[in-house]
Amino acid sequence: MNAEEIGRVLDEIATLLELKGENPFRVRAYQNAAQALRGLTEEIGAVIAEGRLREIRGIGPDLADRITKLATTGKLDAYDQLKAEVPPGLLEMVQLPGLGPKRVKAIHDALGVATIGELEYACRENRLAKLEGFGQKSQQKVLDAIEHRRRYSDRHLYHHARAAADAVTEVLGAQPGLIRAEVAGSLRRNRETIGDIDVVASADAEARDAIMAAFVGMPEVAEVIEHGDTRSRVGLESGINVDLRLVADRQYPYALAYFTGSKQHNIVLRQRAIDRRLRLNEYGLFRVGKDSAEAEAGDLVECRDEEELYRALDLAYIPPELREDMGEFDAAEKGTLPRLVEPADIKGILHVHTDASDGANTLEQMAAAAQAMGASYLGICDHSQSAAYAGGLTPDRVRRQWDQIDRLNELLDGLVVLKGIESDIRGDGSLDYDDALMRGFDFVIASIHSKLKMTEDEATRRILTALDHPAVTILGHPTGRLLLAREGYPLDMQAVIDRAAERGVAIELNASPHRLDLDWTWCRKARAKGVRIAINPDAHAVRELAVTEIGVAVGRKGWLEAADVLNALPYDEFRAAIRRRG
Ligand code: DGT
Ligand code: CA
Ligand code: CA
Ligand code: ZN
Repeated sequence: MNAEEIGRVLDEIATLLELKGENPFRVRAYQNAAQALRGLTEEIGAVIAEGRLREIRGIGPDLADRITKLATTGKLDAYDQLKAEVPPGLLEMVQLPGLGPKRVKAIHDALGVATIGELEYACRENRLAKLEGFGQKSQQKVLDAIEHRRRYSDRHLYHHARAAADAVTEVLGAQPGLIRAEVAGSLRRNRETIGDIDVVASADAEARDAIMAAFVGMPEVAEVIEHGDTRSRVGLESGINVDLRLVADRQYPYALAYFTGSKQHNIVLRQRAIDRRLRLNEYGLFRVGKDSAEAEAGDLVECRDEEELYRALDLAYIPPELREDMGEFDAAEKGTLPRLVEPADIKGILHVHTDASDGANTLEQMAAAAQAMGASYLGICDHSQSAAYAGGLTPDRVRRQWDQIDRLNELLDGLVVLKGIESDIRGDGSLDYDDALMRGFDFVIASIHSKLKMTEDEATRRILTALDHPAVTILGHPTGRLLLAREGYPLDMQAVIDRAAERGVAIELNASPHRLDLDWTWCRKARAKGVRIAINPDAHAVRELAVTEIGVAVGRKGWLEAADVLNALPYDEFRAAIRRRG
């Protein structure tokens, strides 16, 4: 290592020590040594060889020893050990403007936050603002910094991509000569994370240049990566790339189907075409002549839309969400495709926090918002007492909230507010209040929020124990994952589903775009076992109630019908479904 590289290691050691809360003099010693090395005008190797390291101001015997090790071997045990002791996410957090090691340590100690993704989530739950020495302003600053950083990442959360795509289709829709335009790709398939946005559009031939020019000239465009007649690609300010394909209108259904994907789905479609002596690509579906493998323009099987295209291949229309080659062809042949749940099917909103715990709005505000959305029931689920970092409710405060809810219900017309709780599942799988209090809730969501480092066995046992508790109605965000930020704890999900089925417990599809947990691939398996899914916004503010729609989008991807969704039940049936078990 040269002096500069060694300096960087010493600086990092200083940061790691500070994150551990070590003696500030030791921290300062490393920083000073790093500084001195950076000012060195000769080769570090020569200085060491001639034994002059300790002549440098601020470098004592200990540091001289360490610098020598780094210079000669490039390694230092003490450094490796420190790195092993401090979660790597903390070092990333230190990089955020406005957050030095001291503040990161304070956040880590108080909130248990160990990655940038968790930090963002804590901010969204308004937890940083409530921390001593922080407040609303610095929370916003941290959020802005995380947002800025995200621009350089290569996958994007669904809601960011959706918002960006809506802006693009709005611009396109306003262009003269445009005929049809739609989002394709993974976003149309409602994947929970998106690589890039794909848009397919059709237009009159003479309008295409102007449309392409408008696309690359959108105010959100930071960079034009490609500008062609039929295909352009831009990078948006938000860091998301967008592909636009512009075709003649007769090609539109084929192009839309092709660019919707998935690749695996397309491969099966193409094979079905071949089996019918047809050829399918992004330009059309062609009859293949006896002697010519090459299709001619005149041989097009005309399809005006995707429905006709699927019919031409002897299939019922497959909704884009299901196009993953995960059984949709079989169902489309047999006519057993699900009637997918829709936003309008949702009757109740469960899992809503108020300012009693870590929400930003009052009970009354959340109720008014739910009513405005047309909900017929609203489940209030603040945090339970173990979640002290989130203002979890003591038993006394629970009872006070119940009174408040009773009074509110007397005033409300058309909306019933239910007494729920998001009870922590403690380390041993027990719930967070005694059984007497537990009995008083209308329904209970049980979630894990702490001690996330578990083996699959431990996590599974902890959750199975919780599911056995007769008060539990819904298992909350079952894996604890934060998309693009934190893996969920490993879990035997089939065992969890089986137990939930046995106990009549529903599983949450947490609709927060950061979670979307239960994963869609498991929704179908839960449904197959008769386990109901609760599509819950986990809203910490009025504006977050809207994420329910994202949950519905992903639930559709998981083959859910309205009957599979707990909160799509009308109020009376919902009441019956959540009756306490014993
Ligand atoms: P992403 O962007 O990584 O979230 O995922 P997609 O599915 O949007 O993938 P993307 O943007 O690379 O391509 C959009 C669609 O275009 C893809 O879903 C299927 C189609 N496509 C792209 N390349 C190929 C290919 O090599 N073969 C086939 N069969 N289809 C392709
Ligand atoms: Ca894409
Ligand atoms: Ca693409
Ligand atoms: Zn939770």
